[in-house]
Amino acid sequence: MTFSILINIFVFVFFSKQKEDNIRCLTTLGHFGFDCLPQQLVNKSVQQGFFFNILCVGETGIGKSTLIDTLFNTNLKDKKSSHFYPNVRLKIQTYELQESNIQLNLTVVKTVGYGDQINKEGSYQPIVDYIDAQFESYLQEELKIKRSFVDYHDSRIHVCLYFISPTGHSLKSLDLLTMKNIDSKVNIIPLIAKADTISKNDLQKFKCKIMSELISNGIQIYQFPTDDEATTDVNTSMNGHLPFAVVGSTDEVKVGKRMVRGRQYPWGVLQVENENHCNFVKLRDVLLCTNMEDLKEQTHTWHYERYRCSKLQKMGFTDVGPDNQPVSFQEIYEAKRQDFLDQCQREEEQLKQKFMQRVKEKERAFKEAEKELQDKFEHLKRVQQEETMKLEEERRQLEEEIIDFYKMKAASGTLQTQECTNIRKDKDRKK
Ligand SMILES: Nc1nc2c(ncn2[C@@H]2O[C@H](COP(=O)(O)OP(=O)(O)OP(=O)(O)O)[C@@H](O)[C@H]2O)c(=O)[nH]1
Ligand SMILES: [Mg+2]
Repeated sequence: MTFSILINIFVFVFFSKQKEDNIRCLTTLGHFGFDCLPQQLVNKSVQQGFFFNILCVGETGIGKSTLIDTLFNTNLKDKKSSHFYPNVRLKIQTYELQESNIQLNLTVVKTVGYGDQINKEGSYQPIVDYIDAQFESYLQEELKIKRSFVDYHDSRIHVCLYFISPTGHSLKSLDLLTMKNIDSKVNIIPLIAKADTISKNDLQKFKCKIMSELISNGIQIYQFPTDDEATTDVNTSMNGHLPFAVVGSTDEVKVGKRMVRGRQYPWGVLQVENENHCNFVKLRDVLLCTNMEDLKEQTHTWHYERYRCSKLQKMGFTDVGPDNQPVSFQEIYEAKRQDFLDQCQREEEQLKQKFMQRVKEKERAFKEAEKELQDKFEHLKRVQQEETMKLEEERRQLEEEIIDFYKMKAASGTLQTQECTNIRKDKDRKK
């Protein structure tokens, strides 16, 4: 029994008693009690506005932009992408939408160039990186000393609309690979895109095939919660309709006397908002009317929590010590700090030893080089001395030869003079 009911009973008993005693009764002026608490939350949320972040993953031209336009009944003026990008990228757009007095800050992240490459192995990586980057930014904000969650733009992805090609056969390996890599990070709602291109019978078979492939590959998609009595029936039925077969169009087509949003074909009109034609209305209901808050909650309590936990564990934080006793953040921080200081000291020692060793090695190398130079110098000196001695010897020999030569010259001069004298004497005698 709530407090307000108790008060009402008390007021009723009090006034009945007064009436019996014929005393003047006072009636309450306004409503009181804490059953009006939710109204405060509503007013606050309306004032703040609502935030919703959608990730659209699907091949180029599969109908992502058209579906988002159809969902929000607006033209978000998104340009078509090229099929020739060398790798997958993400396009992030934010919009401020207004309906009555409710403001919705919508972020739409779409893949660009998805499925266009020959090698599609790494196509999921930019998507994973983007989701993680948003978690990381939220974690950094949480770890700040001065946190400002009031102004903080929470860009964590609340839902991933995965657009499946309406092949009618099975999921592509790219679909399985991507969903496998993101299913623990985001709420995936699989959609069969352009469902008007596939017959009703084939569509049912295709849905069953997709679900069985998802289960056999262990891919976890978003399950509409069935634990709340108010939404159990709706959500159980919604879970049975997954993957939703959707058709997008913002064109108005005339059906009878009414104008409806749909796609006109020579053989008839496909009405986007007709539940017999496709599951668009179901998707819109779960996204905007019944499950937006649950999607946000799941993002925070499951996906972000998983990221935060693994990140903190990687950084060495834990809730219990080796002896299974709870440890405080302070203790872990102190232990980490000590570890870090020890590590620094060890590294400093190692560096010092390395430096000394290098110095010794260099010294040894210099000494060896010096000795080599000295030996070379000595050798050259010896060679030079030998050369000098050799030259000295040659000079001495030459000088001797010159002396001998002059001696011989002088002797031959004397001989010549004697010869001339003798010849003259002979001539004189003959005369
Ligand atoms: N038959 C059919 N055609 C659709 C549907 N939704 C979109 N289209 C058409 O498909 C073409 C591409 O649609 P977009 O919404 O631009 O596709 P997209 O995935 O945003 O394309 P990119 O941003 O270029 O990757 C357009 O000509 C749309 O009219 C649908 O449900 N059924
Ligand atoms: Mg587009």
